[in-house]
Amino acid sequence: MKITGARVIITCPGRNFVTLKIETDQGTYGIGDATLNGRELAVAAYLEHHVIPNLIGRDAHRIEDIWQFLYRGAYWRRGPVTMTAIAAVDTALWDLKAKAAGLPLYQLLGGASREGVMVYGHANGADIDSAVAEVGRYVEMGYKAIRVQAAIPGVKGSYGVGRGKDGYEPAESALPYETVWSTPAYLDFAPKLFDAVREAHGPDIELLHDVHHRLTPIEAARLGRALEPHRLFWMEDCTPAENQEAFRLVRQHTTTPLAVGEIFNSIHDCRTLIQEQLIDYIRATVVHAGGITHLRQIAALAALYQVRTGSHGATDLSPVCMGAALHFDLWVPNFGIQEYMRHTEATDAVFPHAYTFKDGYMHPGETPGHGVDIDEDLAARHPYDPKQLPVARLADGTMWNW
Ligand code: CS2
Ligand code: MG
Repeated sequence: MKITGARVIITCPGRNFVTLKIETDQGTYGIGDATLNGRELAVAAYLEHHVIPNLIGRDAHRIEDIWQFLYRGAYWRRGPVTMTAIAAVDTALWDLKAKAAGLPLYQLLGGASREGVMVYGHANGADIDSAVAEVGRYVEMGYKAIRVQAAIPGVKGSYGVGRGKDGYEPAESALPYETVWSTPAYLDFAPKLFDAVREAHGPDIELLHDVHHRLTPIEAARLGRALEPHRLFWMEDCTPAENQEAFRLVRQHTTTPLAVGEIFNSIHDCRTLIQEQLIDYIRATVVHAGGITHLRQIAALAALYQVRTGSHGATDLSPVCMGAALHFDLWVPNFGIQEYMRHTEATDAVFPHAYTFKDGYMHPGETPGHGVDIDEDLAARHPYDPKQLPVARLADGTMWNW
């Protein structure tokens, strides 16, 4: 099965997505998500100039060899742009191989390890009461696990709080808009938010929370301890993780489960975290951590240390990533949970897919491949619209972590 062509499709049905389409001499094609929120054109250029010319003529079945060629052959290894480009190729090749086999992708990975993939949705609110009400809406929709975020009083542009019915889309402006962060206000507020949610919805629903890299290790330890009575499913990105050892301090002080890794792009970003069991869930994804091929290696290492998967699934990861992720999630033995921020109807129309949601669980479907396609005519009607993620500063103007 020879690769005869490959191209990058950029579309913006309400937000930007980058998709790689690889075509073969069998008249078949596979697609992979190449979206890196706020850096879409960097990945598109990497693919067009440095990857696609190297794909033409290769055997599409040689997924591992192509992965090794693109990784080792880059010389400048790793990084979000390179690994997202490699991931797009990898996902498209797995899609092609599964289509050639006439099987849903999960069957090629080792078959189903569970009946369905437990997912969590995003409940957020402009204040505690609206966040509590939104949790109730997600419970009504059948979710068994719900992430809870709310605007922090006095904090402009609090993370995770959506505007309108389409949920939260942070990349809203061509240049980053500046938000203000206050750790004291947040540390005072977050426990009150979960007091109210547990009071209203009881002890059984699984609750998650995303700190979004905002705290120092000791502050994260303090928050983790304060939230222990609420038995969170996880506290995510509690402190920046470039320094993996920083999690030793957090781990010493709290039993609140820890999740990290949505911005990781290789196994080396999380090796210490996993080997020292400093975390409970690894959030790396198909689209940003080198595709199915590399994510399997991360999951295998994690399994040795009883760390489970909890892949990122925000709306800035396309339905192509979601489809591939669900096949991975259905198979992976040490599965934890899958994030599922529903895409808009406009996005779903551009990316028809086989995956389904029911009673808090998802299934990738039985379509050969990963079960997601792209409607190129519709995609062409939504031109790229330059957007970047916000930044955060402290009240005194110090740059902080958004
Ligand atoms: C968030 C993301 O879903 C999450 O856990 O951290 O929404 C993140 O803010 C975006 O993916 C950034 O593009
Ligand atoms: Mg997150």
